[in-house]
Amino acid sequence: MITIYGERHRLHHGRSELIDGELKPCFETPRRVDIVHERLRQVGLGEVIAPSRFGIDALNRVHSDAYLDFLQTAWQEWSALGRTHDALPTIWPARGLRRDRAPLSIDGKLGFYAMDAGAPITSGTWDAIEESAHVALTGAQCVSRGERAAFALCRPPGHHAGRDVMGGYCYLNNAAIAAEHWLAHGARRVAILDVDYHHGNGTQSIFYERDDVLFVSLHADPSIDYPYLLGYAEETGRGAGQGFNFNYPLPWGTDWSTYAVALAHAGEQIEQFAPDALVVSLGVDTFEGDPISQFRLTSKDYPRIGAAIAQFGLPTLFVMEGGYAVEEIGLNAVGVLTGFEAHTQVAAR
Ligand code: SP5
Ligand code: ZN
Repeated sequence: MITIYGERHRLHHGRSELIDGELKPCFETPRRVDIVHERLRQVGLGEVIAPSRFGIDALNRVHSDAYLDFLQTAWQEWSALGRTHDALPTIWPARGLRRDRAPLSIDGKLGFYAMDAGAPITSGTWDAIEESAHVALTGAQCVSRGERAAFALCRPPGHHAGRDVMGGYCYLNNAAIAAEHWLAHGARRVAILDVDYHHGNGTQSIFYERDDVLFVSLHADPSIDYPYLLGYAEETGRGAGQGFNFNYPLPWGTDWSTYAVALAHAGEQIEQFAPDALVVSLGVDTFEGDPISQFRLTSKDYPRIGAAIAQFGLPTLFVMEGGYAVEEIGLNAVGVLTGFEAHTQVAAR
């Protein structure tokens, strides 16, 4: 399987996130992708290529002009005030406040375009997130050009980011950007399967009223875990999108026996939709050793996820999302990919 990887992710290294009432070092670090990169070389997964460049129009299919403009200028506006720490919001457009009018000051804008204090902006953030989106776009392009599958080693991740909102370590929704790229280049229907521990609220919201993109997600029950405010089973789409969104909220302690059942249901939804291609939002924070998550998948379960995905028989783009047990992130993420490949080869014979 071909992998797309770029070095500019390093330019984004947030110092702190607000967790358990304390500003703590960010769990989402450059080392995460270093470990994945090292592992895929170790197992000889296949060629690793650098991302190509794409125009702003490729990002604009998902994100608003105003939001992209904010992301590009936020650090400059923040640092112009003499601030040297990460830019973080301190207010949000909650109930009763206006969400139709962007403020002018950077502190107002940070809140207006954020869902939480989990997406710090630093001097290199724009360069890193732009490249991360290009990594996904290059992967999508490889698949359109005939690769059975590709792995976009994206960092920062993307599935919490909505059309004009950042949060949960995410700024640009790489999976959504890849799906829209396919639709703009001839695909009629695209499915997105999100296996990150957290609900992909951004991806869901972007495609919620659409019948050309199916969103299916397995994640921790939002009544007990992040992102708390979206991801229930009753959310099945709206308008034309009714019946094209499926959530599988799962309890803390979920292990393979529970997970496999939900994954099989998700697979049925995908097969019924009969998409031209599949994006997998690949988070491995479902791992038993993850420091911020509460599922109990083990390293031997990840190849099983890959094998299940291979059974759909679809052109597939894997997009890296979460996973914070850094020492095992390579074993687990690449485990999904090798499980996929092993099963693909068997099926092809
Ligand atoms: C892409 C991705 O996986 N983003 C996840 C963002 C999660 N941020 C909030 C984490 C809250 C963790 N609460 C548990 C604290 C354990 N001490
Ligand atoms: Zn996650």
